[in-house]
Amino acid sequence: MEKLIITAAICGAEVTKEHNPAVPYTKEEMVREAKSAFEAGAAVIHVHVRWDDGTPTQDRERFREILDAIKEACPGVILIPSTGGATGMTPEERLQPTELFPEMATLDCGTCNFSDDIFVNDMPTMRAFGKRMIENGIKPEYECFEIGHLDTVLNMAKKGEVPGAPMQFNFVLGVNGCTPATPENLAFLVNKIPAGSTWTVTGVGRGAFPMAACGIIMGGNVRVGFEDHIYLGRGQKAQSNGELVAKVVRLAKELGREVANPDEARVILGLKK
Ligand code: KMH
Ligand code: ZN
Repeated sequence: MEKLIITAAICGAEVTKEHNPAVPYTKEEMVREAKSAFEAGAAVIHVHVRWDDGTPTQDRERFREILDAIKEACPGVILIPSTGGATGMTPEERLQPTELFPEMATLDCGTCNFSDDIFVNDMPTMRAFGKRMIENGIKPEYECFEIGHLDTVLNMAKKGEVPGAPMQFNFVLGVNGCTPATPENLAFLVNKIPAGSTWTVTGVGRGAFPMAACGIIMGGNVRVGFEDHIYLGRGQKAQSNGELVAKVVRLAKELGREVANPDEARVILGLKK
């Protein structure tokens, strides 16, 4: 089995300091959280940004400032800025971080319920995002919240509407209103991806560490972080993203899987030979 790539989704767009006071908003807080995750063993940081008051934004210059600061604090780390942003944002707003030519960015693969909201990713939106990523040489991380999302993006890849092989998928399971975080659902998805692809699993809420364990033993990769869950254990709020990553590192060690550093992760993801 390849080494395990751990992604830390340190901030997200929905979770707030009311849920967990360690959720980062400011540049300094973002750097603190990225560094804690990186030092604990994360090779990848998935980045959303906020204004200092916690409001989610896709502002290009805010992304530039925060991506640069994280790069400086975490040498070599792979950054995956979000093009999902928050529900209700326009496609144009969401696309701004792609203007910075990151090596990777998320590409959300379909519309879905998202708790009480609707996360809109219709076909014209996805085609525009795919085109931008092809033009700007960005490798997408294909975010699939629903089983149909995978089928959609595989068809788009066949038509050349999004970047093709080797594709990297992130199966985000357990969002309220979407596919539940179960081993059966994960196995169904993993069995459908083309040979040579890579995949990550993200378990939202209480599914976080059970899904991490599945990812480790099934040969996939794992995402954890405040975007997806805020607890280290039952009733125990994590004090940093680093604590969540450290728990995955411990699980991997117990289960006999080595953890990849950013350079090794780049090779596994096909970013580098
Ligand atoms: N905040 C969610 C509505 C992504 O980063 O691409 C979407 C999301 C996906 O977080
Ligand atoms: Zn995200």
